[in-house]
Amino acid sequence: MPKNALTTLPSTASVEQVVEVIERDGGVIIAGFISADILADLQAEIDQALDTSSFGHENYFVGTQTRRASRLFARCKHMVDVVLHPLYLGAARKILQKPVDVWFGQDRTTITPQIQIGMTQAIQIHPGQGKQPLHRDDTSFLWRHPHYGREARLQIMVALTDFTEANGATKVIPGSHKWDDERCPMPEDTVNAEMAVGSALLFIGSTYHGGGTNSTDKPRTGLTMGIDLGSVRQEENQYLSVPFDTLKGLPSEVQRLLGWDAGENFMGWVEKGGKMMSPHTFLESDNVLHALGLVSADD
Ligand SMILES: O=C(O)CCC(=O)C(=O)O
Ligand SMILES: [Fe+2]
Repeated sequence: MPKNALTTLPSTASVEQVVEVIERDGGVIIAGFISADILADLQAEIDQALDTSSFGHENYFVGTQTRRASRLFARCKHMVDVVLHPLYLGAARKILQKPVDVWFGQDRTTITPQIQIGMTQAIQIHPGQGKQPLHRDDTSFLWRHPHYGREARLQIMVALTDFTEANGATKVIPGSHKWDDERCPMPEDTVNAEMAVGSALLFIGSTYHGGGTNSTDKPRTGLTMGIDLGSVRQEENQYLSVPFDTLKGLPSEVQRLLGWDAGENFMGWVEKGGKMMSPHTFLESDNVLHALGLVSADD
């Protein structure tokens, strides 16, 4: 194993083991994350979504030899299996849902934040694509480091082809989640998240990483998603990305994770009749817009 390589755990590992490695190294690989019976279906769904995308418009970050497709909960039924995977969702809950104690007058109250899906994207790096700048995904939230020990995101990168150094496996700097904001990430600090198709890399928003160079003659395909703290804005607008009809057919937990929820820290409520309510309440009605009074019953 190369020096500072990422740890690989089997899919039989416990949530506690996964969290322990992520908190130590900033990331972990789970071998055989996607079960064999859904892998081919998931690959087909993602290929179909990618087929509607052209190459990126610039070569600094998104890549002119890279295709990206998002809105994945609208397009791929197996996204539900990825987000509800006990090791991903379980680790996200443990890492992100750290409670805080606050005062309401003289009452000491404990608040546990909710979590939500912040973005989804299939990323297909084609031959000839050079490497991406090393970055932290929590840059979107302007997160500063260290941040009182609180993380804002647990990202996943599912390998839908093998990930090798040669085909552009994600480059990661183990331990960089503990760096402050002055330290510059250098290529020589990185290791390659090499993994077999169906495996997944889990890493937190403060870990430096970036897509690698594809010097082979075949594309490298990955499926990424962020589960975020409920107190930051969703990077990809899930309300506009998932049609109501699709949303209403999803499991209740996934609807809540897509942002249709309001938590103990009051984020995301909608008022009806003077009451601040969870938006999830309205998803149970036949027509959400009618239930909210946004359109008249005749529309
Ligand atoms: O494609 C990859 O391996 C990483 C992509 C990435 O980190 C990003 O686009 O934010
Ligand atoms: Fe990234």
